[in-house]
Amino acid sequence: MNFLPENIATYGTQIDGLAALISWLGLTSFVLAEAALVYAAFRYRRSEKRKRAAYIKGESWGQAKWIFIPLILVVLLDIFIDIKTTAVWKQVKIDLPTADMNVRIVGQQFNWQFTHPGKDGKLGTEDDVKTTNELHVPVDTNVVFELGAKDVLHSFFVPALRLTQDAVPGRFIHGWFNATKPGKYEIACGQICGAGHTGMRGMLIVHNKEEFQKWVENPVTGGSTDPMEILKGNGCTSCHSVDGTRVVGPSYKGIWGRSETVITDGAERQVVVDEAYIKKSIREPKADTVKGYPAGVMPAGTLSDADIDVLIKYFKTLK
Ligand code: HEC
Ligand SMILES: [Cu+2]
Repeated sequence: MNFLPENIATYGTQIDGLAALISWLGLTSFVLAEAALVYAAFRYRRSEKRKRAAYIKGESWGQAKWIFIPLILVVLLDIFIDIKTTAVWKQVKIDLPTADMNVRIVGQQFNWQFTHPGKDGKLGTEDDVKTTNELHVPVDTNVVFELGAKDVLHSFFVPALRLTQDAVPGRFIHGWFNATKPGKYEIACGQICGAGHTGMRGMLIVHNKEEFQKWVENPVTGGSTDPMEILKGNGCTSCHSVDGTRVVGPSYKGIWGRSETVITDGAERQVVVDEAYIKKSIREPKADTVKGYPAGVMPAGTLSDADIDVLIKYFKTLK
């Protein structure tokens, strides 16, 4: 089944096996049922000998068996599928392995927030490493995650891991995966969650073990000099365009040096967009709200100074 995306999960082959099993059973039943239908339509078509359709009440077994035998077959297939899937479900979703590493994942409109354990290997301590839209894990490691949502339903979807799990506000759901191959793999949101849903994408970065240790010692994220990569990688593009279109927030086009009205602590004031204002808008988005745009919608960013400098340089060119 090479039309599926690459599989890098230890449990991926079992899940693909179930998908194949169900597809083949469904396809076979479909072909048989359609063939029977076409045959009957042809065999019992209107002709010189048969000008009126027979009126059948389905009262005798000879007639009713055409309903009950297929019904029993479908139920038996269903039970067969249930037995096959329950074993995989138990292994993938119920029995969590001992964690070699714990991470916390929180979905919010419209990005993914990840908390990694940091150098001490423990979550919930001072040295935790927080990132936006970038999940870093070592290869061949049982990663147990706790998944939550800040605002509405989201769904953590990593096709290469054959992993989809809904994220529900008000609770943390535990799950796990073990990635078998270093590389970069796409993370998406699998639940329509608002205007910026399609931009709610992230990257799973699977390191080999030494490389991961280096990353933990010095957790750089992004580090890109490409402004669009920074904007996309941090989910900014789901709310801000660069061509003047209004999405959720104001467009970046013409932002540099623009004079605009913002609301600070309920009072309107004029500002001219400069470096300090942009930095503050990204780090403390709740401090000022641009007039005419919804307040409290923009999540606080975790962009580094270097990333913000790249962005400012780029904003200056968006006349
Ligand atoms: C969920 C939608 C959303 C996301 C994601 C988002 N923003 Fe915003 N942003 C807004 C809204 C709405 C405003 C206007 C209201 C306000 O000022 O809070 C805004 C305002 C801004 C402003 C001030 C614009 C002006 O004209 O004064 C800047 C700069 C900005 N965002 C940068 C960013 C960057 C950089 C990112 C990515 C790290 C980002 N935003 C992600 C919604 C978002
Ligand atoms: Cu979402």
